[in-house]
Amino acid sequence: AYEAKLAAFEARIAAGERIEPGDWMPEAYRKQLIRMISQHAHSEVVGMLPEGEWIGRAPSLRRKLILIAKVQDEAGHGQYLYHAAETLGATREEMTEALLTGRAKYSSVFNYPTLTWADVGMIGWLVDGAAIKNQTMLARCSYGPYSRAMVRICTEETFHHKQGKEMVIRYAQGTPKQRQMAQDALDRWWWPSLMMLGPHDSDSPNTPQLVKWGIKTKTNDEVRQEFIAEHAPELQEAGLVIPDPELRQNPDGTWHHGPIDWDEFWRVVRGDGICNKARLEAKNRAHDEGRWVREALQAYSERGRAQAA
Ligand code: FAQ
Repeated sequence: AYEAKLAAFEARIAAGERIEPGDWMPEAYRKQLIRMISQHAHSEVVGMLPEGEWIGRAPSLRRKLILIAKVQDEAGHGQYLYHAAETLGATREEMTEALLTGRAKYSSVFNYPTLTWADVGMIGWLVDGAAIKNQTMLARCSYGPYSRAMVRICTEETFHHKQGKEMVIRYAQGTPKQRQMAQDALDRWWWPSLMMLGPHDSDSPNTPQLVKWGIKTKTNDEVRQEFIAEHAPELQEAGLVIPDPELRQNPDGTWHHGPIDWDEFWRVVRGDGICNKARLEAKNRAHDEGRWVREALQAYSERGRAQAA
């Protein structure tokens, strides 16, 4: 009976149908989705921290308004994604607990520091740029709630990407000091942005199953190629130098890049990056300081229920 259900499930995926919350699904499909969606949600909420640090130091009111809107969007993305994971049976409490205790993964890229204001622009251009490539692929994912969340998130991130690109191009064409800040930000964010898209396909244990079930519709290296193909020429056109002497376009149009420092990547993933500790401390502090709000909401809803009864 299991084989028949599995065959019917796989036939639906092959036919391009979406799997919805009440539908039958193999346990491994549910587990993979909870793993990916919860990591993704955590990445959005931890991703608020590096840029959030600059809200109080934005150089103009216009830039400050844009940044507040962007960071607020990331909080919203975290909410959609936690809800999408809840449709699979994960609870908010379990997911939050896993994040706060350091058991859960979130994107490596948010463990790097934002040293200057130019980093805010570079994150928009590169990190949102990489996230959009990955999420456009996920918008075609076989699980309905995840795929629909991706459509909305990509629309909002396209604005994030544009504001970052506009800012960096302006600085790259600005005063020598601004140019130097933009270049320095590129030097520090280029490699973490490439790493963010995950290990090479040969070292990616989850990819075969995810691709088979239409959760991922492209591999890590395919998405990385798309990211480089769009961003490398644009960064060069802006007069910036990509910190990879080996980077060049092959005669077939694909891009060759130098070796990625996977030792650094795994160190960061395992919790030993520059900001891992600070990120978890900030999330734990926010959780503790927000306790009274959760308690007040709980008391309010209990009172409402009691009155209704
Ligand atoms: N960081 O077998 P694979 C954003 C782990 S959202 C940490 O290749 P998979 C918005 C991976 O979990 C950014 N860990 O894994 C924003 C696995 O470990 P596990 C987040 C990583 O799932 C912008 C192990 O390595 N986006 O940026 C990373 O097939 C600006 C082996 O890897 C998503 O989460 C990493 N970078 O492919 C916010 C999208 N890469 O779990 C603020 C959803 C890999 O088996 C400002 N996720 N690992 O113990 C995905 O698309 C996939 O999960 C990948 C990894 C592509 C990230």
